[in-house]
Amino acid sequence: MARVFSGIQPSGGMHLGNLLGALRNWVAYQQDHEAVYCVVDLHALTTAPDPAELRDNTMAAATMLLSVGIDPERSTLFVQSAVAEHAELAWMMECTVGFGELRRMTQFKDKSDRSDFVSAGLFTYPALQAADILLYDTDLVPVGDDQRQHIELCRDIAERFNRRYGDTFAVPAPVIPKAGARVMDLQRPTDKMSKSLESAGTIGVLEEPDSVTRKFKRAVTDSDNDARYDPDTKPGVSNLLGILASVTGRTPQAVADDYTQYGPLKADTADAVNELLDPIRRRYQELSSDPAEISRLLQAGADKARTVATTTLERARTNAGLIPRSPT
Ligand code: ATP
Ligand code: LTN
Repeated sequence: MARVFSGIQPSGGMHLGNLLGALRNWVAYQQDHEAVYCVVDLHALTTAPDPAELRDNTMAAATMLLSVGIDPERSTLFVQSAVAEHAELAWMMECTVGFGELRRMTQFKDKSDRSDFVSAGLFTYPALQAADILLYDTDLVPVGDDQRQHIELCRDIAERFNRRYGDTFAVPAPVIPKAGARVMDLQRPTDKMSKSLESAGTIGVLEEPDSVTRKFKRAVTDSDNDARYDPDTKPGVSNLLGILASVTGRTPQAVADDYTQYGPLKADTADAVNELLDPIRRRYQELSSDPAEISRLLQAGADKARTVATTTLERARTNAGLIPRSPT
């Protein structure tokens, strides 16, 4: 069975972009793939979050993954820092990736432009991400469009390591949905919807239905009142068409044919999104009443992940010439 791996940062409340761009594919892949999913708390450390907040966000992210339909019986669900092999392989990845390659990463450029303090970890972030993926002999990585560049770099790292040291890692491919891969902020439709940017244009997965409806009503569009899908010249309207298309499983162009006015498009998009979010919100309420059970599931997931991760790390260590830790 092909193996799937993906990760999400515990950097705040999950939003519609996370759901449509990534999590819906995570759920779909667990049916007929060996799926490994991870809350990447070490990645969140790159921006020095408050410790209590990081703890809460890590539990909230795991609860959310279960709420959207990740089934711990089928998939391996765990927290990155619980499997120390991630941090260890990340060092080997840092020694395999080029400084120039890291410097070209657009996520680093965006995030470092927005911060006063830029940690070295923010710069080497894609090396840790490559370690996450390569530890599980991953074939497919379901992500939103913003991660395409990181997955391409991960492929280059795997290929370079394999050339240097002999066949060690599987070379993974990204899986990016046709619609919903890049959900934009409703107030600033040229920026992607994001967890770490406070904005009135973000739709939280747990947000109250009334608030969701209000935000869609106020979404920035343009003055043409011409419902055409053209992300370059009509980013606001195209974002709404893309969201409705993704939620209803159609193409944005087909959705556009149904509308002549923006008002009904906004109302229908809000209703469709609320319908999608409703069961997730209910499940989240239920699950958050038992955090001890979630901790137990995460520990069991980490134990399962570790058995694969130790084998791959050992292979990488041996091939690179590191001598065994203890006599075998
Ligand atoms: P941050 O703002 O802290 O960087 P984020 O909202 O970008 O967080 P991540 O944890 O980095 O979320 O990403 C989790 C997954 O969600 C990734 O696969 C990413 O590609 C996807 N994703 C994030 N934002 C969007 C978006 N606006 N549209 C579609 N997919 C997205
Ligand atoms: N960098 C990703 C999160 C992430 C990830 C991964 C995604 C960390 N490790 C491995 C896919 C596979 C992000 O910022 N969204």
